[in-house]
Amino acid sequence: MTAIGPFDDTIFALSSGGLPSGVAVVRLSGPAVRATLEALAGCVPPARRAALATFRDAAGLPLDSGLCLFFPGPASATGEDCGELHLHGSRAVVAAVLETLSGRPGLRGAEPGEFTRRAFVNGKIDLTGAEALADLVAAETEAQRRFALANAQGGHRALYEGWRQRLLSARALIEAELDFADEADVPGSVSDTVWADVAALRTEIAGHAAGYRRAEIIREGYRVVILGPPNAGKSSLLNALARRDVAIVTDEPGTTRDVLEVTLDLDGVKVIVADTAGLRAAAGRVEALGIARALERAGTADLIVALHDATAGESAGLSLPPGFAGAVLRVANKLDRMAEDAVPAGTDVAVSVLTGRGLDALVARIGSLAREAAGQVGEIAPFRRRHVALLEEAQAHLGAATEDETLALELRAEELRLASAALAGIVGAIGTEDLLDSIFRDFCIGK
Ligand SMILES: Nc1nc2c(ncn2[C@@H]2O[C@H](COP(=O)(O)OP(=O)(O)OP(=O)(O)O)[C@@H](O)[C@H]2O)c(=O)[nH]1
Ligand SMILES: [Mg+2]
Repeated sequence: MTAIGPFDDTIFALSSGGLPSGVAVVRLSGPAVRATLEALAGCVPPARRAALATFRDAAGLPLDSGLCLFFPGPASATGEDCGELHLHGSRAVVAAVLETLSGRPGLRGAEPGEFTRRAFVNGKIDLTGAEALADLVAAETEAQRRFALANAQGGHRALYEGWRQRLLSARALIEAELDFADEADVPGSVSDTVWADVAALRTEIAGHAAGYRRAEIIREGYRVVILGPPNAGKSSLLNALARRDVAIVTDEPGTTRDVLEVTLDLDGVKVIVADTAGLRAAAGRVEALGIARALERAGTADLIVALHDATAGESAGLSLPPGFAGAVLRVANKLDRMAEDAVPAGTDVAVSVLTGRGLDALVARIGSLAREAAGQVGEIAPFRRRHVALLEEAQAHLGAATEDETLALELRAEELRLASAALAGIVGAIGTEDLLDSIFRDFCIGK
């Protein structure tokens, strides 16, 4: 694929989902769209207005009847002439229409993400916008949908462009100072204000980059690990949360060895809950391996649900993985075995997985912690490692520009230019083919 427009070939693809379906939408983009609609539908409909048409093959035989739309470039999704054929969603209809399209000169099936890639190349969206669209198409939870939509609306481009403008004016002031350095009557140095603003910008970038954790939680899920002694009821709890028998439950201590996980949608936030091997010192070889896995998994969790048997007293003794920085919820289980109204000391929530008592409250607590961690989902935040790497690069250059005041002014100005270039890379103002290939490869065909 080449990234340089305008393109002389016209691409087409089935853009709606799996077949059969009520309606199937075939999209086209490129210079031959007009001629193709003319040939297939017998006419080119007025711009952006649906027209009922009978689609015909090269021999003039009817293929299907449906709606035909024409979106003239550059005011189209890809910036080129675009067309849409709304067909009956059967495999035979779609196969026949695609076959007819591929028989036309200058037309070929689109590669994954190629419509979006053309939109990018033609300046309709920036790279973060394209990546956000991929996330929007893949969104499964409400938080993912809202976050992807917020990111798809050009906020990143505006933010980074604003930062680049600040760096540009800083460089202009430094250039001026360099030019007039020899003149004794230049009023006081401009540098002080410049460097103060550059330092402030560095802090702003760091704040923005910190939002990546939130993006990860929204996109990948809030990671919860159930940890506790053998027989506390960890696997029972996992099964109750999943509403199916995922894990084996027995009254034998040391039942679970591997880490088992289920994905839940709690109030629109993706939450991944993992059940682990019960923690105890006297364990056999296999169980000890399971315990090591449990602790490893818990070490990177966002939340540890520390579960213990209420009849066994307080959860004292549960040592958290070293350096654990997430949240902890202390949960007492087997309330049904306790005297009525007994509230186990040292716990946040008490439940009986057996009777279901307290489970709603536990789920609500986990859900609210997950929502809190996901933050305000309407805000934009960096949402790819690529973004964070470039933001870090920009921060490093700003650090180099500000920290060493003995550095030659020319070199400090150069660091500002490099920081600016890193920011430009995020939105794709500067990019390489390899990068574009890797980004658009992850799209589905027809997007
Ligand atoms: N009475 C009562 N028994 C429970 C409750 N929850 C779990 N159990 C029982 O406790 C025993 C252990 O449950 P599991 O879910 O296997 O416990 P675990 O923490 O996964 O145990 P390991 O995998 O060995 O670490 C089983 O016999 C369960 O039926 C509860 O709320 N009340
Ligand atoms: Mg278990």
